[in-house]
Amino acid sequence: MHLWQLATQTLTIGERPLVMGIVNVTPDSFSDGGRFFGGDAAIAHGLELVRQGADLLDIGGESTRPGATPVPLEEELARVVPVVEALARQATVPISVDTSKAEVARQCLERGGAIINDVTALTGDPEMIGVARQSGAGVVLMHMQGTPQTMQKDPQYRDPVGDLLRYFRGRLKACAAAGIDRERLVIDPGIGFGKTLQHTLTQLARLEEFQRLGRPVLLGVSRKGFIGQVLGRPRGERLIGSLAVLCYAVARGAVQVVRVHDVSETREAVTLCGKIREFRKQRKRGKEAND
Ligand code: 8Y7
Repeated sequence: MHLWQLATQTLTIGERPLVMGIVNVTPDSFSDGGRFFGGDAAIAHGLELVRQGADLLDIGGESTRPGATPVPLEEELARVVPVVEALARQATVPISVDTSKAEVARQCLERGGAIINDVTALTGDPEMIGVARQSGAGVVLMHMQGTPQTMQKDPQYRDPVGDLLRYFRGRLKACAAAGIDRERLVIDPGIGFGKTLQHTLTQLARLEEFQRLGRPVLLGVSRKGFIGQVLGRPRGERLIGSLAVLCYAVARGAVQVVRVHDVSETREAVTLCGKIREFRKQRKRGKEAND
């Protein structure tokens, strides 16, 4: 069992991972067919994902897709802050803000946001680590090699799991030094962020190794490129592939939070995987009692 401490509450995570629903407030998020841009549409979409069973919402205004152009601060603030504010008030679940800009995080947390999901693991903006400390918010530390503009150009690892473990140990240490409690942190291998297909498949095959860090692991595979590479499917046809990857990870006890577009389908799949794991645990306990 894992605990994840946020500013005003502590989440308990059992065998079923928490489902984090993705709310894009970007005009270029064509994975949603471009339907959910604009504040009101994003708010409605977030509420719908909660109705479908999302445990958390992740609100993002800057596309981190490979090759995407960065969004200026004022534009990102205008997109994200009103949506976070409205959902923090109306939705019943903690709101995460997907940003690497300290000012965006600060304003969102002030208006009810509970989690910073930073694809640069608090390294992209020198002010971010201070904002994180002061807010008491939960923090997702994601690994990325390079930047969204360059990351898919020939990424290299000595060991695609060992290198990430070393990176996370460094980030956990930096957070501790900055006064951010370990209980607030979640780690994330950053699937597709500076990784070839081979790197990704290795990281998924060995995902349980990240449990060694003693913190919950978040996994984002929803509709991603590697699924398309393996199955030959376009973005709109990757739901079954996405669920298969998540079930593989949940069955191994290797994931505690899943970041997805398709909340109701994901929730069903991971609930069943989690149920089976509960029975596996019970059976193990029974065996020990009989020994
Ligand atoms: C991830 C993410 C994206 C992920 C975390 C996409 C913002 C690309 N992917 N954040 N963000 N983990 N923590 O396809 O895997 O959703 S954007």
